[in-house]
Amino acid sequence: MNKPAGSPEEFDAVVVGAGFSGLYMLYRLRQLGLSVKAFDSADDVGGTWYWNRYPGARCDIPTTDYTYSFDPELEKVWTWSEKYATQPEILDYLRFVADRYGLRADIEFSTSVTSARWDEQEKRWSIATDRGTQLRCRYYIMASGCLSMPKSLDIKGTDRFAGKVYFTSGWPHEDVDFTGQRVAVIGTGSSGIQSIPLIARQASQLTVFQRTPNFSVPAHNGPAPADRLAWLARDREEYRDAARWSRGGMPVELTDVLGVTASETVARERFEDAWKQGQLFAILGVFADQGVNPASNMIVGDMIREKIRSVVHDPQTADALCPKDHYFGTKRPCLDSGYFETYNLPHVRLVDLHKQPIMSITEDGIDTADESFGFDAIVYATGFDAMTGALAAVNATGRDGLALTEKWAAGPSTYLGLMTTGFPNFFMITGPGSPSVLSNMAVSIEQHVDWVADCLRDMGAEGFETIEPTPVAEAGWDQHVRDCGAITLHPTANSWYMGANVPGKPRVFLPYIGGVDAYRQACDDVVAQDYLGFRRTGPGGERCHDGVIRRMQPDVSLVLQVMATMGLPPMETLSADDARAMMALAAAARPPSPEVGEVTDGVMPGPAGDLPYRLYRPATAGPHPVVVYFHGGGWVLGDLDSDDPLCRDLCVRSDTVIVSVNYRHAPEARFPAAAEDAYAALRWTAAHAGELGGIPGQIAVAGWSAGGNIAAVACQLARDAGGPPVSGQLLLTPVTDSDMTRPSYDENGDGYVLTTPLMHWFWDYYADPADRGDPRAAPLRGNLEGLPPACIVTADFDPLRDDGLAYADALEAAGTQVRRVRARGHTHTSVTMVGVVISGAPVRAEIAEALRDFFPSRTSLGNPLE
Ligand code: NA7
Repeated sequence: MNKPAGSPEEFDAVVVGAGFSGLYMLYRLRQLGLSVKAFDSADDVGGTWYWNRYPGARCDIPTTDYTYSFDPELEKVWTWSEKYATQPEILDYLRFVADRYGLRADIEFSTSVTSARWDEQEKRWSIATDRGTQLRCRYYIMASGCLSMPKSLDIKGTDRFAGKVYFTSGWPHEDVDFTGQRVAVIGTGSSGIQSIPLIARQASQLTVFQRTPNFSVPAHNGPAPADRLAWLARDREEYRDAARWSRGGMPVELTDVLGVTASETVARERFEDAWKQGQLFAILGVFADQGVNPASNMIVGDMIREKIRSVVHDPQTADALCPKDHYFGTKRPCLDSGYFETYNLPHVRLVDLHKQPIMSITEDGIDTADESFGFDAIVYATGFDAMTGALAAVNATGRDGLALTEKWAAGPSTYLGLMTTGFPNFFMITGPGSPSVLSNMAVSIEQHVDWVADCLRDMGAEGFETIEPTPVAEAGWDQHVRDCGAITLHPTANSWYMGANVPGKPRVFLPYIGGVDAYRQACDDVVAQDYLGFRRTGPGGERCHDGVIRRMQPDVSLVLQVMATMGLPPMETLSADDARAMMALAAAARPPSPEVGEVTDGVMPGPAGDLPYRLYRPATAGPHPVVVYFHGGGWVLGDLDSDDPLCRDLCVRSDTVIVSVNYRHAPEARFPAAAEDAYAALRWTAAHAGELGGIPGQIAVAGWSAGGNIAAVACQLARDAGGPPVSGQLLLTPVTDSDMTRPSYDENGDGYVLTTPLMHWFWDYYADPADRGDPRAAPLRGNLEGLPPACIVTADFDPLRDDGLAYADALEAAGTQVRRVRARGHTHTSVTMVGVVISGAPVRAEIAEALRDFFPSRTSLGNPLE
């Protein structure tokens, strides 16, 4: 490339890092015919595997999978020697790859990129290195790794120690011999757990300083698993494709066995089988719900603790080694070879820093609160500033002088973990907001690199020079990443996934936990929708199709996927009885519902015979306010069982007595039977509140869907008839009108359980067309003056969304106080799926708060179920 003398060298792309991701990025960019310069601070390729050469360092994903797949020929000429390769073997592999594809020619080693600045005028990045090199490039790509920036030492006196100091993250190249030495290891993450057994073989004394005990599982290392090798030999492409579309980047069979419902025998068998496999994804997948359900997680955690106690002879040491402060999997679990056994050796001692914290490193050892220890060598295995450390280390400045560190002061914000607004043409490989560290990195790296390379190819073909995500797309992705994390147990742990290991680092769940498969689909969908959420510019102008790629709650979308695979007939094609039978079958498969103080069934008189009801009483001391509840089901379906989990949940959360009433259904009893029953039930309950354990005069109504419809009608009838007084109306995704032309029917009328055809089916059963404008069928058309305060819940993916919103608007216009609760990312049914759709819980908490607020004399309980 020609350049005027003295001006910075120009490249199409600069890549930072020459590890797994940098090497493949370089390879792909070259294939596109772009000029590329890569930098690495090491004097050779390898990245993580260059630096982490401590004894025992190995990958924790089987080598059948922890390997490049982009070139079938490469897989023919390289054979891994064992199930989990050692660091030297992985480093050899990466050297082999670099040589095979002639990549070294474009890499400047022993050079760190120190700053990167976007020049908006020139549409170029200016890059500077610690060797004084200045260059310019169109595309700046950080392939700098997720665990490459060691955490700064946060222990007092570390510079005082006169003996040898080692860091697992920057181990010497020459052999280290601990023979005859008194050695301290600080840290019991993966690096500590892998190195401790080997250091113990040499040291005369080994003292391990443990702050947090970690879960670890025996790796059972040996030859690569035969079943995987056989599958690869049979159909390599099929295997690799299965990995690309798997949850974690490695084909594993997913279970639908739930820990909370599995028998002890099944639980034990599944656990022992996973234990034998010695694979992280196996032990993380004993139960489908162990990552989200504390009770299920505890089953696995307890069994691992049992294993630890069975290996470690000294009960006190065993107890100290048992993790108790975090759920299994919420901190990265380790794979080990003889870790716990090491503590049975007479010269190995565990120091529990929770009991005796380190006060200071001294000239000749370590002082804890209780003891002074003398050492010849200290090994720090204290971890990394994970996921963002290396990105922040390069002082990147985007448009208008915005520094990346400033933009990310409260935590990283990205679109797809690939790019960030304000930093055009800046790409991250396995950045925060992508599956990265939760997945098989090899697969995730290839996916990211391929996406970036294809994107640059497309830009070239279409004449674009810059690309940048829009604020809307980025905010949407950040929200989705948070939503995915929020339904898991991960945010409860002080892990490096949460940034909790680095003092002062913002606490946010950094990776995307929705799965490699879901993530790949999102990236592909973005491209298929003309790079949705990206703004691309070039000499010919700009193009931007703005939007959010994933708006639905992740567990809601999982439920929809599962339902789609069940091949259920559309309900509107069934008779009412068959539809009821299908509902009952679904109800029988639900997980256990929350416990309440007391549940009693009874009957109350209705206009045309007795109405069954079920009363839920909180465990707290009464009397309580009373809520008369009407179930959903389009006036046709539903009964006391169908909404039982929701009633229990509302009872516990709101500390009210819930009286769930089974009103008459269509087609047997058509309009206005249900509405009349609702009003009668309200009157009877109000008159008998005291006998039911309620507070007389403190009565609200509530209902979901068609139940919300008759709850709203009951309030209007009560007002017209002069009573009873109603403290509030909770309308959960209610039907408020028979007009089905509102936009939400168009947007959500197909594919989200409640469909437009199903609404037609319900209306046809319930009311003659001539009656559908009657306010007792369409309360929106009634007189809305003088009604009780309302809480109206609307869901984003609900055909009835605009029914609810219209009712909220109309009530407010009539002077009624309305609390609106938006069930973001939910469908018509998902908020009510207690114990199944976890993301519904915060919405129900808000609803319960609204219920409590109907009765101002009650004190707040917080969230008793959280
Ligand atoms: P980790 O997993 O972050 O482990 C670091 C360990 O060091 C962990 O046990 C820490 O305890 C401990 N630590 C950190 N700072 C201190 C201080 N100041 N005092 C005492 N102990 C401390 O890093 P690794 O290198 O082991 O593994 C990183 C990843 O590499 C691993 O997950 C695999 O994916 C591969 P804490 O838990 O913070 O209490």
